[in-house]
Amino acid sequence: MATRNENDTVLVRQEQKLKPPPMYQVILLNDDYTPMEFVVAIVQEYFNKDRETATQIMLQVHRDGKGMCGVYPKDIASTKVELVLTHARKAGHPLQCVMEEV
Ligand code: TYC
Repeated sequence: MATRNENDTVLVRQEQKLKPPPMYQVILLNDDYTPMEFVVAIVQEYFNKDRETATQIMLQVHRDGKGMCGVYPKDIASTKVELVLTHARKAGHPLQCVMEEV
């Protein structure tokens, strides 16, 4: 909508451009070496899941090749990926964790 101010300048209202921030899924990938129990502990610790839910996610990754642990804003998703990878490498496991825009 266009209006005029006190100097007779035409003012054009900007469309509302703010979009909600993009969200990112944090995904665990399967491999043949990381112990199941280690993956369950990771999902509980970094994604705040109870043991039952963490076990279901781990089994889905084991069965289907990947599984979703949670959806977060970009910086939080990125931090979780880094924390999981650092923890896995320190423990000597090849576990892979990635993020994907929803
Ligand atoms: N496939 C692994 C095994 O049989 C278990 C596993 C599950 C590994 C989930 C990674 O993200 C993963 N020990």
